[in-house]
Amino acid sequence: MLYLSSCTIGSVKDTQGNPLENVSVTAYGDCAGQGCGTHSVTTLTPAESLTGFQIQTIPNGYYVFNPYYPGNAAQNAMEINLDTSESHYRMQFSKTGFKDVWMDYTPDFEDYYINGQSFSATKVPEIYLCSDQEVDSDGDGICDNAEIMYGTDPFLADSNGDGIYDDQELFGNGSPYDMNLRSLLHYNINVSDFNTSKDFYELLGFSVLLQVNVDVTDPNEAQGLNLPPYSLIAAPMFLGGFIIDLIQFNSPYDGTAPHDSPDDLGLATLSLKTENLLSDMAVFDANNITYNLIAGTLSDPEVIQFADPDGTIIYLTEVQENAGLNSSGLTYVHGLLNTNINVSDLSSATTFYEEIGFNIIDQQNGVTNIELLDGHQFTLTESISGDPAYQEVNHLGIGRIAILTTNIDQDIKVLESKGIDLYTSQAIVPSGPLNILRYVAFEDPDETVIELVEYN
Ligand SMILES: [Ca+2]
Ligand SMILES: [Ca+2]
Ligand SMILES: [Ca+2]
Repeated sequence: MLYLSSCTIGSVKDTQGNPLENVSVTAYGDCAGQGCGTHSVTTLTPAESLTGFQIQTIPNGYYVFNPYYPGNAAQNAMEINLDTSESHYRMQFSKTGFKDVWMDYTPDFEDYYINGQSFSATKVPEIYLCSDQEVDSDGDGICDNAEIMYGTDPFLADSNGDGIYDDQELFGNGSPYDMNLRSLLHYNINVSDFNTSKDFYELLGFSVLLQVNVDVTDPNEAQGLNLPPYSLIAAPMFLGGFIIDLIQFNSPYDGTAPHDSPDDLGLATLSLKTENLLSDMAVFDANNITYNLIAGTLSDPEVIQFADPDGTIIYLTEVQENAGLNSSGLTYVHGLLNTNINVSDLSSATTFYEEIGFNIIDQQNGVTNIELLDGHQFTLTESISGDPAYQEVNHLGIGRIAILTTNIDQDIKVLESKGIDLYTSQAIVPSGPLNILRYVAFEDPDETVIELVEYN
């Protein structure tokens, strides 16, 4: 005879605090009891086929996985437990018209005494389901109204600033169907002469954190960037929360000049912002950096265009945010304005970027505005340019952009389930000092390279 002892109990409400009836609650744990067979459901996620056990909430919003049913009702008796190798199991809450909630749940059984009898139960935290229409202002996957109920900030994806996003704090890994992109990590800018370019970007206000020589001899590791074994010098350079990863490829070296038109497909331009464009132009004059006025007047400039030593096109736009001066005191540049990606077909590019986890803001006049959770905006611009994106990541210019994710293994499964080809089927751990991260790279429909990075 099975020894059953433990209830799993909880309730589900809408974001106004009203109980929700007939919510399907599925626990993907180990099940013991007569009810396991009839309540079993199979869910196919991008990563795996999950077997769970499903019940419905009753009119007061409660659900119980109850091993104590007497008599005939014993056919519904179920005790949900952890697989011995796991620290949690997944729970899924679904109701038509509402967004699913997936939660990693660690049971915590306590004893209760009712009518002289001892019961053991674990109480699942209250779940508030967002309707399909409810707004999620900070993009952390939890609608504003539910955040108010949970006590998190509806306008901050990481309310307490500890580096763990609100959805992760509340639900762990969350839905196995979702991508987990969070923020723009860096641009890789390839240059022909490391020191010359380092000086140039330092003049703009960037500062080098560390400089590394990288020698990748293992072809499997090199495949992470779709290259043969390679060697390079690299330095992450910081300015105003934005990072350029400056790279000089030693081998294989490709000296082809960067895009010469801002309309060329892919990452044709770098767009920075400054507090004081007039002052910056004086700095450029003093350092023999030529520029063209794009908007405004010479006495009241708004946007200028110039180039790095290899010809990578840079726009500088005056945006006064009282960001303070950078430490160099040379220019008033204070970070990245936005990221533009030129695409040949806006409709398929928009679909692609939505599939890989961007939020679509709007689409108008041949441009789609998209953004990441951190609010950094990208524009996808339809271009009729015949010049393609760079074919390899070692091409001079902006070779790729890297985006921070919080679950790269799941992202890989989701991307594969959508038929997107990755350079490698598993995340690469770089050899040497960068082994604190894992990455995977792939291309958009115009072969622009996107890299996803997760820190260990
Ligand atoms: Ca939110
Ligand atoms: Ca939030
Ligand atoms: Ca947090």
